[in-house]
Amino acid sequence: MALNPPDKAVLLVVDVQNDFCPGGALAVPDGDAVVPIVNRLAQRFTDVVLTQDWHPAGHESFVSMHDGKSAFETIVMPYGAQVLWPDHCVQGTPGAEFRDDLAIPHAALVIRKGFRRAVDSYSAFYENDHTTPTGLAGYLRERGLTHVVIAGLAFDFCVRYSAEDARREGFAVTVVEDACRGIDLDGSVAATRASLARHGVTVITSDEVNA
Ligand code: VGL
Ligand code: ZN
Repeated sequence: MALNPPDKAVLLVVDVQNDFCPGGALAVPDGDAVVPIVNRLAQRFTDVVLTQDWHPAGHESFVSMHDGKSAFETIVMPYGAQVLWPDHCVQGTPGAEFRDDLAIPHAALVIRKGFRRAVDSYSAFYENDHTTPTGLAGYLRERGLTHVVIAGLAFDFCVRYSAEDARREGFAVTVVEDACRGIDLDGSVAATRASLARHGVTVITSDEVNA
């Protein structure tokens, strides 16, 4: 990983929660495989931020709120296209908890997202309306953190949109691909690789990290 000397890196661990792992409500295939990789990766970083998908019951992204629709269908919301998901990561439920085996006690901040009923939030930086910030960019700037290294779930949704927004906010961005797993809806993993490249996001494997 090319880290320019003045750069200060932060590891952003995206949504390593029970509902995104096998047995969970929105299980990402092989999602639990990222846990040991992320744990190892985190030991190389002084600065770590976690994100936690955190929806109220009855969130508008939940298929249960839309009669006659099926999970993984796309609908148009006031803020644009929205995939309808199985109900997942409901605030205060076991599915919304971090994996028990996620071991990053030195993580300094948890950014919760998707907590407004009418707007989803894939990105750790902005809600899906692309205008409501989470506060993460300001936190990183104030802390002097300039390079965002991203791992977690899901590669083709929350990791992708976090990485692209981080670039828009002017950060150097690296995605550690073996520390991610994807949902892969209609080729979304391949589309993500192409889009990350277009946005100037570097994609590496965890053995290339020497933060
Ligand atoms: C995610 C779909 C819905 C993710 C979160 O973490 O990638 N995907 N909510
Ligand atoms: Zn969600």
